[in-house]
Amino acid sequence: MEVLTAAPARSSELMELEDRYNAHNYHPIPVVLERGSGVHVWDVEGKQYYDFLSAYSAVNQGHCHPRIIKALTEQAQKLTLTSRAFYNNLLGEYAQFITEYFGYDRVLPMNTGVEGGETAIKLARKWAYEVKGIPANQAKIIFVEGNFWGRTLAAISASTDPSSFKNYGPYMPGFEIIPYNDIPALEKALQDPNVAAFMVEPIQGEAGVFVPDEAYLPTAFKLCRERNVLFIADEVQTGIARTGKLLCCDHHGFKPDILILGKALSGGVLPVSAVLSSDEVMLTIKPGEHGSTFGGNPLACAVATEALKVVTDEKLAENAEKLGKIFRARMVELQQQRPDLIAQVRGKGLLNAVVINDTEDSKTAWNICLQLAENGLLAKPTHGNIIRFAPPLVITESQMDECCGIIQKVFLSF
Ligand code: IF1
Repeated sequence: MEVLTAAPARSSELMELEDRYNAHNYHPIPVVLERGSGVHVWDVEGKQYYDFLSAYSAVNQGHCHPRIIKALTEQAQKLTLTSRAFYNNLLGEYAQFITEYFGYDRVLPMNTGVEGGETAIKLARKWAYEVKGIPANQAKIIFVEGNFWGRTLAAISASTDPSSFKNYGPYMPGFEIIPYNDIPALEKALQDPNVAAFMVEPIQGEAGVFVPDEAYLPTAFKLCRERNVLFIADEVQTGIARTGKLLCCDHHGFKPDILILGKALSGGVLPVSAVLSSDEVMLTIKPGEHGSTFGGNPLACAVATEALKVVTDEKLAENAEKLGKIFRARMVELQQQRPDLIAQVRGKGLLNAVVINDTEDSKTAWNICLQLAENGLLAKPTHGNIIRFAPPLVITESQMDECCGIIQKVFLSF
């Protein structure tokens, strides 16, 4: 376990407890957080940080947004969960609200992002057999190298990252993996008449904020349409205004056949995910053929409705677009000052990454993040040498200016 230079007593005590009693399935930056509000979090010693990870884009609306917390606490006094064995008074109105908000016929409410991915794949397979007419158990789903959509056995069966799939076999059949950002590879894969769907993140988050060529997504969508293959967009991380539009696909002017949302759908307050699609796809699942204890619970409906209203009312997509441009410009300036440290700056809206000019197994990115934490800004490397910077979308221009100053100070003195 790693500690910041002489971690304070309380932080050390709590890190040691977690180290002793918790599974070691993460390697956190050694900071123990106790409170969050807006773009800030505070550790147990009361030190304030800017949060530039946003819980992996789950707190786009900022930590503990007052309106979302109010929706949570008010509903929590009334009714939290009925299960879908009975109706509840909020699901119908929520389903109408979210389908109109994103422009789809229907929603299937789930909890985590990976459950959204599983649901999308089940829908695609059901549609393949019952609408497209693919022979039983022959449906193929195409994924791209570097994809990440969660940690279930199906999700890791699609992964090309050994840290996700190693020693978890045997794997889910019917999954095919092609290179990302490669139209000829997709054209070739779509020759197979048994392809049900193509599932892709519009920007690959975990892989390291890989932004594909401008033409890639719309061309891929067109090819899927021509081959009667469903285009599934995993917008769990890129959605909810993160990339400067409500959905990342909105930059490219098409609507995915199946849309997966999660994370900031609830403003980071509790796990809420959703799969949106057409009647033709959605109604292939009949009563009793899919579900979840908490899916569509009234607490989630109340929270997600308010979380989406905040996105619109506070113009978070516009803010992400504007401040993302400022951030990348400042990082490119920094790259020119320290080309030895920074190999590339990339991203869209407020989903950005700085690629450190070092090998993936180097400690440079990690040590830079430790220095950033010492200077009051939290970020964490993904895949070794890539530092993802993704603040809450409520960040102001003056806060962004201050944060770029912190990042420049750390890089220039590194
Ligand atoms: C971890 C990563 C980010 C996601 C996309 C689906 C899911 C995720 C595009 C599943 C989840 C989380 C999972 C979390 C860390 C974080 C992460 F580094 F792992 F990959 F954000 F980049 N689609 N991503 O990014 O959603 O089931 O977790 O609610 O597992 O370490 P979930």
